[in-house]
Amino acid sequence: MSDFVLTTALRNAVFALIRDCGALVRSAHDIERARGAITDKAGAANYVTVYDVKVQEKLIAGLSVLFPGAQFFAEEKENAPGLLENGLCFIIDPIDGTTNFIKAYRPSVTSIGLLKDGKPFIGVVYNPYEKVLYAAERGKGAFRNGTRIHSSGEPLARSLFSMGTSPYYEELTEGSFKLAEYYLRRAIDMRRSGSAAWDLCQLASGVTGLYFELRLGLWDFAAGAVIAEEAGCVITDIDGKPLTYDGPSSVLAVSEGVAREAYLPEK
Ligand code: LIP
Repeated sequence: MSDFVLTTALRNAVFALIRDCGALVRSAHDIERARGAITDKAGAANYVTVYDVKVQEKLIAGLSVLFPGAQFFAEEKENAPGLLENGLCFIIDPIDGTTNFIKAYRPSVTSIGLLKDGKPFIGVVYNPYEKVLYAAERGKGAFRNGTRIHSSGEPLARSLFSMGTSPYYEELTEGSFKLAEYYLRRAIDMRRSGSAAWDLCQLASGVTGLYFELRLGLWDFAAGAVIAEEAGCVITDIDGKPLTYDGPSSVLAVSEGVAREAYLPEK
């Protein structure tokens, strides 16, 4: 499958599909009061809504037509082993920031990553409330609504950083806040958006200089990681090891400017 080429027509069709899904997300109101709209999942404060499922179904149906034979690894379905390694596999988070979505706290975004023979190839993230689309293809740069973006050249001491609290994993709370304190003493201030995909896009466009989260599903970071790397960021796991796109992971991502420093937390 390594000879697969993403044509302009295919890319624009993916953009049109994710924007369509955005209209569905925007159409939702009062989710918390809608009977039966929310279901609890495993882990603390981990939810799925009927909209997560609808958007996921719409994406898989649309992408199956555009990319015959592609596999799908998605947050709101059972994912069989062996989907990720060969050929084209889409990594889908229909609503990243589901708790934000339920509480009408912005942002919530839709995230589509594409692996080609197990390697990250494409990332598309759409914020339907701000109508902002981030996209990147390996080796071709990163774009925000069609304009090329680059990460910040500033050092950490002149940067904001963002973090994710890994709220589904209570055993990670203490470690998350210890690390937040570590970076807060070295950066301007901290931000928490509630969406890993959005945090990685903010890093890619130079708004922040560093983002970390101690545990994420592959669907939370697959697309944002390609966008961030194509914007000049360095992204690893929390120990500085290369990310493996084969399942959940910690994420530590920094801008070009911060990458010039010794930013890994001292052990
Ligand atoms: C969310 C992530 C966020 C993290 C949340 C959750 P979801 O993804 O984007 O960074 O802190 O715990 O994992 O579950 O809304 O798709």
